[in-house]
Amino acid sequence: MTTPFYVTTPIYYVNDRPHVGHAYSTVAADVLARYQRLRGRPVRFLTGNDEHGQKIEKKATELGEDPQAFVDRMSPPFREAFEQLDCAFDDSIRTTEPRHKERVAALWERMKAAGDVFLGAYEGWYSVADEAFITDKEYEELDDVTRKSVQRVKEPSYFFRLSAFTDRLLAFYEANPSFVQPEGRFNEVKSFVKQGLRDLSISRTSFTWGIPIPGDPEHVAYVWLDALTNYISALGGPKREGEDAPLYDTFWREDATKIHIVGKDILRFHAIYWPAFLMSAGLPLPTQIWAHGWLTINGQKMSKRYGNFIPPGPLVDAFGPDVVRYYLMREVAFGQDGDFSHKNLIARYNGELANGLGNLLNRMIASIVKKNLRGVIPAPGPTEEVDEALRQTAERVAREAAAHLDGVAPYRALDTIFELVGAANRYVDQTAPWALAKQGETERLGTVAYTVLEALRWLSVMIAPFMPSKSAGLRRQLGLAPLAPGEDAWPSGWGGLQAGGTTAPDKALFPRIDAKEEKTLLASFGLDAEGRPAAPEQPAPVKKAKKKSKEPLPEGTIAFDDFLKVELRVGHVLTAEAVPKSDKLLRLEVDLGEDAPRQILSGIRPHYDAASITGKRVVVVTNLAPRKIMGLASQGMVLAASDDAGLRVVEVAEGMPPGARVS
Ligand code: ME8
Repeated sequence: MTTPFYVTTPIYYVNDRPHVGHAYSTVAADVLARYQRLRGRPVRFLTGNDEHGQKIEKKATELGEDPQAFVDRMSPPFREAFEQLDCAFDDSIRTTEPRHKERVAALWERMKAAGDVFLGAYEGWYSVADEAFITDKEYEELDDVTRKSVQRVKEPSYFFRLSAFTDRLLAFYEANPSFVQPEGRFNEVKSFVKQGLRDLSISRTSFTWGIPIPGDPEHVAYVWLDALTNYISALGGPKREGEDAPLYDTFWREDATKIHIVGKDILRFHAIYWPAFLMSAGLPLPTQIWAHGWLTINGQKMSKRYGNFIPPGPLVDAFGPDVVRYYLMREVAFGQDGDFSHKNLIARYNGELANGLGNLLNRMIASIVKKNLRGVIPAPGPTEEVDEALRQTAERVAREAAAHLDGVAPYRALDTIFELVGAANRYVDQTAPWALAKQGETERLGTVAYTVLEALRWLSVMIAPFMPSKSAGLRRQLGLAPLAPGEDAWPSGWGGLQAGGTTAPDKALFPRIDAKEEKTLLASFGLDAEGRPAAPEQPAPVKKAKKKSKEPLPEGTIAFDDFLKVELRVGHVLTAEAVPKSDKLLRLEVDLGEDAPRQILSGIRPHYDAASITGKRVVVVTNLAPRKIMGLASQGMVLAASDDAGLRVVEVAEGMPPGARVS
């Protein structure tokens, strides 16, 4: 299998900072790239940034910055975050680079020459948040936060004759049954296409932050046409007549494996528009679009849009890159959604890495081999059934893990790899090498120790795509050099570990995080011992005055103690909806930093619609006795200021966490 392997991540918008969701896609792509490099295949791994379009222009304008200066500032943190996570990408493209712009123009010209581009006018909805043209029906289905960024647009526009590709796409899907993974998502794509496709607007005229269209610079390319082209522009394609582009010729040729890793939110663009553009331009199509699920926080998508994202930097600082990579790949079945939790990360670390793999290494190298074999790898003697069984497990695990990684199922591969960790630990318990040492059964001890050390060598290779530094650390302790890409290093022949080599016991590879450290770590992320957002510090109880003042309070005032009885906290409005049969009431779900959001009914509907209150940080009276209003329980009151002209809720600055005390 020496055909080239090309893997890409989405190119991320630079309207905000990178978060763990972006890290998830990029780490997944990196795991695949590292695995294929280990298999000796020529590999190219591309990531990058999407820097044009209305969303970016809007954000730059809001900040009073020139768009180019803004993207120049926002793009490096993505590369830095991925480097910090040890993602070894070969290239990171920015759509504002000349090398990209010229290829977008080249693709446009090819599609135009094929007769698939025509001038018209677009009238309809445009979602700036998704940079997508949407139908009335789709508009109805949007959540309130997204709907806020939807505009009605009417502008001259070039169109791509997508409608003409319906049958060709369906035939292509039929001929390539694993073009989209997971299968369930592919079925959704097919049903969508079967309904018939509408021509697609591919240029915009109501703003300028984009790539000018060849021959009509009043128009800029629709940002998705611009962005999707990155997958080939970074390789130097589409080539112009007689041009030499070795990367493109290697990695975008028909028989190269070309995989786009994307989140399920952007599958339609990749599985429908992108192949249609390429078909029109007469270029090879990608092999597979892998649409993974979402990392969620308490069930809600982690996203810039919902303001609930976790940046990867502090996690890497606290746990190191390998542990974060491991957790991301292990926690979420690739393709499904999964909740991110610091508490689970620590639990998996302790259970699987410290107690599992770390313990296996420790008990063997730092204990048995060091104490009884002078740190030297023994030659194995005759084997018994139990030794053969572990060897067979290793062989099966290596085969299956490879198949999972070839099939883009990194979490399954990890599951399988850790079967070997479990089996090897059980083998140590069963064969009790410490007892063999005590009884002077040197030959048997040699076989047992060798069997475990060889299993560890196999593990050092298999974990390498996921935890490259830990793999190197593990190999160092086994007296082995780190893995070098270029030849197929995936373990297959048992017995590769040389007897007579010297092990190098070192500090624990995965030191256990004890309860005290766990608490400190969680606290550093603003969480309590259960991993929930920590309740904000309570103000110190007011000491009772020794002698109660008999003096009456001035007219119209209340005692300070009475004021303190009112508990005011910062609430983040997560959702809002109109209460049926009421002109006044909105039903809000408000995050107050507690286990679950509270339902609060608020009479603000004459002044706010659901979309405009959602996402705000408001002040809530949290200790009012619950009341029932129109049959619905209200668990608090949102403070607002009003005068004759209207009513505005009291808002708190963005960074203030839900639950923070207001006093
Ligand atoms: O869509 N869980 O950029 P984007 C898992 N520029 N993955 C997540 C995630 C989450 N909660 N949130 C984001 C764009 N992602 C376009 C792409 S490609 C030609 C253009 C990941 O910054 C996931 O891969 O909004 C998702 O598809 C991508 O980030 C969206 O990043």
